[in-house]
Amino acid sequence: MSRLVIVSNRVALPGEAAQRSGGLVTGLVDALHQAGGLWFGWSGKLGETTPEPNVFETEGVTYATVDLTRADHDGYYSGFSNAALWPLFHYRLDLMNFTRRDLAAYRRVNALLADALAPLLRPSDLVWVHDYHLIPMAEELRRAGATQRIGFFLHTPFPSLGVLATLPHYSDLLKSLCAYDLVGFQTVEDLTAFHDAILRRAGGKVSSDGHVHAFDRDLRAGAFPIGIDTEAIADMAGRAVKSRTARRLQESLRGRKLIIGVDRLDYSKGLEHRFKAFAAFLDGYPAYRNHVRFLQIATATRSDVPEYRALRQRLGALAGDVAGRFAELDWAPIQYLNRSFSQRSLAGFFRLSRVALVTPLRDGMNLVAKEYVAAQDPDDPGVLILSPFAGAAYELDAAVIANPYDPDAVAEALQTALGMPLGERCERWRTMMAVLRRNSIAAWRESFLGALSR
Ligand code: ADQ
Repeated sequence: MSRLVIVSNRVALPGEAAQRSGGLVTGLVDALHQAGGLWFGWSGKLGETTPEPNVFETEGVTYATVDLTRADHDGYYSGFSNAALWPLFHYRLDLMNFTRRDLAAYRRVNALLADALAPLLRPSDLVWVHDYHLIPMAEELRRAGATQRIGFFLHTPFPSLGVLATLPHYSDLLKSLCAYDLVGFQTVEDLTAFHDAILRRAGGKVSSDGHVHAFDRDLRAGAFPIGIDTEAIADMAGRAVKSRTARRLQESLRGRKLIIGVDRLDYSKGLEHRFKAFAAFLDGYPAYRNHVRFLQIATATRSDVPEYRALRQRLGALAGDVAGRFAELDWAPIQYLNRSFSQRSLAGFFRLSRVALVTPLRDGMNLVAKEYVAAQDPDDPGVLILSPFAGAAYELDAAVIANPYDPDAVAEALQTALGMPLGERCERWRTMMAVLRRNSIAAWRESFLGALSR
């Protein structure tokens, strides 16, 4: 059996994995535990010089991490990854901030990480690289002599060619992707965009069984929609709803219906549009005033990218506007929190919520949508309002689908969801749960690794 090597920007160290949000982390750690494996990435620390990996083993899993210099980290992570690729992949050309200097840092850090990893690899390893920070990793590992099978999974959307082509040197990214043996995307739409770019801009070939030939390489590409640990979240929610934190929330509602949003504070998540849509709902359906509360949890991330700080300010002001306009002496329509909660607390909050608003402008998958559904009480499930621009909408078409760019559509969806009879809520929920049970995080991991090892 091959050893599994996972490569990601950040490594979830033992002890962190449990608190780190994300069945994703748990799903990957489980795989490493099963067969023994190695997790390689940035340590989260800024160091002085070129990195030597720090290698240690616990419970059969080897962790290897490197420090980065501040300049490398700024250019590679805050710069090219999060100020150029992230907005580009989420169709925000207005926010894309490209510099040649950041691109050089991105290439340099990928090369330096590959040089640190290559000596740790064994001939029969399966290497699985994650996300847009590390697209050139396979190319750099091959340069360093690696002959192993290397797979890549992109957690974000892959943009259509017209958008992709605005990135200077974008064809280098295509070439880098073709250095893998398997490239995985969240949805068929992402996969199709990749095929299109290969055909039209790389002079490559694509066959119906998933084979791609380009840049003198043969590889496979496919859609592997990521899942969650459905049963674990369902169990967790059932228990968490009885916890003190959840009871505090429930008591504070005094019988009002809870509408919940949980996101990283990121412009791709459509939070400004969502706040405005909630105001449109209170305007358009005044009978609901005083009978609902909108709880938005948005944890700040990437605060060293200026756009994220600006967004945080605008959102604070918008939440204040909504409250200022509609609040009454005994009713706060909106509750906006920038702190983060454990997966367990979130599961309890999801179960208490009659409606979830998951309305990103663009999202690779969106696991919150899936977690919300898994956390519901089977006898009295809540309703998911979902953007068609989240990868999750391909699987969860039994949600109430609403276009986040149309505040009235989202307001209508809220009215539909809040008034939905129990029978219809149960039917939609059962349809979605069947999908989530089938496409679990374990199924995702096994189908990707199965395809990579074939
Ligand atoms: P993210 O953009 O981080 O992930 P998402 O999938 O919604 O988006 O969330 C990932 C995890 O973080 C979930 O488990 C969620 O519960 C947790 N989380 C989100 N906001 C939180 C908050 N405020 N407090 C605590 N926990 C929070 C990227 C892509 C997604 C893709 C995932 C996985 O952008 O499209 O679904 O990777 O592939």
